[in-house]
Amino acid sequence: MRIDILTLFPEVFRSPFEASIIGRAAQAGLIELVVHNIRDYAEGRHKVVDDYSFGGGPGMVMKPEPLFRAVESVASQDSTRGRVVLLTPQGRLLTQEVARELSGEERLLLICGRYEGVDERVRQHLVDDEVSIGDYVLSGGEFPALVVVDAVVRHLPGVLGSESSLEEESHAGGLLEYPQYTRPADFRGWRVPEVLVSGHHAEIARWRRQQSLLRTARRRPDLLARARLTDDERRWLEERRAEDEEPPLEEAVASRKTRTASS
Ligand code: 9D3
Repeated sequence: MRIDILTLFPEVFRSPFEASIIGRAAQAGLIELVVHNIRDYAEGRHKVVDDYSFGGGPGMVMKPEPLFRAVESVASQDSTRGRVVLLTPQGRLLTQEVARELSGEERLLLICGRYEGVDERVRQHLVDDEVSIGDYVLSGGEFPALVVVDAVVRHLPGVLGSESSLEEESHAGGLLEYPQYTRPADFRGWRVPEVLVSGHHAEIARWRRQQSLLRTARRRPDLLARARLTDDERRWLEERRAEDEEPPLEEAVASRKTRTASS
């Protein structure tokens, strides 16, 4: 897979692409990552990439010409253009499903917006897809592009190595993870749950599944609605939740603030 990125801040991508799983995939030749500075495609001595908004209003808008020239230049380097994706707060929300879908493309061209937005004709006549990474305000599409690349590249064969964590992720069936522990079995008097050190594999699997169910119900009921649960599991969860002592996560977080060095 080849991924091209158009940005006004190419330097943002250097260290994330050198370190991390993405960097390793690039080193191994599994993916090709090419970052382009949109300003290189701007015309004139001043290389202007933004302008005032027609009709007035605050903030600047990215001009169409540099973006069209950049996409057309990148596309001309290959026979297949690949999907052109605009990172924008107005895009479809990035989910595991969307990441998997994008991982099926031979090429991706990610456009990072800056300023108040891009000229609407870019959306209408240049862009194939629009993606947002969530409902919070960032200063541009660069970090979202990094998130997209990371989420997509993990799906490519050979990237994750033999642990094959992706497979396990999907096996969990859309639930949150169970609590995990490592050595020591007793850390400052806080002991690892007995079942985990018992060596009783069936019991361990059952405990983990129950913990995943409970944690998802408590923290992400929205996920539970779409998760793959048996009728028995739904019934068990309903009973167990009726007597649940655990406070909602928001409350737990609020009370953690009163923690001191000694407690
Ligand atoms: C306060 C500015 N907003 C006025 C309603 C609009 C706005 C324009 C540009 C908000 C953010 C941005 C820059 N962000 C992105 O380009 C972006 C983004 C994001 O901010 N959040 C989540 N996903 C994405 S993808 C691209």
